[in-house]
Amino acid sequence: MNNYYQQDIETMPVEKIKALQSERLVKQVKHVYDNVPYYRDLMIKKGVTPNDIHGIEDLHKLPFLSKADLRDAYPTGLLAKPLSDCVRIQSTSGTTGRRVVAFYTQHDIDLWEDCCARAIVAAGGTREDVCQVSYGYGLFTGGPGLNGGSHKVGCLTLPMSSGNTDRQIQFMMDLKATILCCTPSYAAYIGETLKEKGYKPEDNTLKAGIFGAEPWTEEMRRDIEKSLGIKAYDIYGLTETSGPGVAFECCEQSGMHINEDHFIAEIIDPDTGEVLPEGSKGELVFTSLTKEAFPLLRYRTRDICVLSREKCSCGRTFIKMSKPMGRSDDMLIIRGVNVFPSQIETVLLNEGYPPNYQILIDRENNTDTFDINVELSSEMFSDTVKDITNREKSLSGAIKTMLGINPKVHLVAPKTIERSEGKAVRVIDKRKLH
Ligand code: DLL
Repeated sequence: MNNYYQQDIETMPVEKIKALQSERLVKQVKHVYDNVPYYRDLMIKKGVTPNDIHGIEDLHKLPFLSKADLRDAYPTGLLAKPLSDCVRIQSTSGTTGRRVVAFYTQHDIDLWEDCCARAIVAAGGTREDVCQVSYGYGLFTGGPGLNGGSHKVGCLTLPMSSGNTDRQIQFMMDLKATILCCTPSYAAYIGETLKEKGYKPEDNTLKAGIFGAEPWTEEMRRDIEKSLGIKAYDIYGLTETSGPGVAFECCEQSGMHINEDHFIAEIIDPDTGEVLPEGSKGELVFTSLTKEAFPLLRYRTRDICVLSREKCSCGRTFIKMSKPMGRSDDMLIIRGVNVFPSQIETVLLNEGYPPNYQILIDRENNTDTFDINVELSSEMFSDTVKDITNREKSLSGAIKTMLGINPKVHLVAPKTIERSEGKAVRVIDKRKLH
């Protein structure tokens, strides 16, 4: 299945993509230098001017931007167009500090929706499809982005937003939804609720899901595919670079193609800022080439991943990024050991547990405590107390084998860990180390 939304661009020879990126970069740097005093000052401090940027080979000369810069420049300090040219903002949930606010011209929205349309078509979407968009609408980019992409493809769009799962299921069944867009944790929850209501995977008309906005493992993909009877595709993006659709999976389901006509991706060493060669694991940095209102150059995402330009059987030539393997700023260090929550999720799913868990970290007498509440499935819940104690021991052992440190596992009754309609809260770290 080789479906493209914009075939000429998506399958452009690599040399041509690079030439296009160079041409757009030169223009974009000038646009930013002329219109964003905040970034111009950073360039001046680094001793670089637009005259030094002749193409992508000069990208490394430009200064980085980080979330701290966005906060300093809040709310309009990175705008490159007058507010009167902007038609929309979107924003992050902003749990700490000030929120990130991104601005869009109509042209920015148009290109963003094209990126989301590419993702939907790559997942098999056509104008015959019914696309249920169950990402949050409003300030969050998920709902508006996929909604716009779905319109562009010509799907019948169900703008459900997240939440009210009974109503989601009713619309899904009554209107025969074929594509579901939401966070992977919400997809898993919808699958679980369908099962509870007595539906089998073949009872729904879904064929594909487009899931992203939070980390999820291959094991979780298999689980969701099984429970909903679909093919599950990953989609990546962040508010700062417009939202979902920066990168998307194709039929190979082995990494996400980055929309390179709109973004240049780099991998850097998060400690030194040094650009690393293709294939290295490091922090992903994006330069947006076509955005008018909020054009971030060399934005540090904090997402850790690997890029690969290996030939893809789908025919797309855009470079691929791996699933983010964690963040350079959310990696947990427990008793001196680096821990990614996704590693724990992998063990849970391998051991047959549902992916509903919460990691609790605290510090007592200068020693880290490491507890994991794990929900039992209803089949397991009938076990006796002795069985449960044995299960807890065995699961702790499996996690120790993965991480090298022993957690205290607490198996809890089905449905006792709070469900999320957006991003799941997986970690409660009470140590306040930062
Ligand atoms: O989550 C945009 C989005 C919406 C992407 C819908 C995909 C689908 P933010 O709220 O700004 O934007 O969060 C961005 O979420 O830096 C990653 O750490 C994480 N993230 C996004 N997509 C994925 C993914 C949206 N597919 C931050 N896998 C990013 C893992 C992801 N992490």
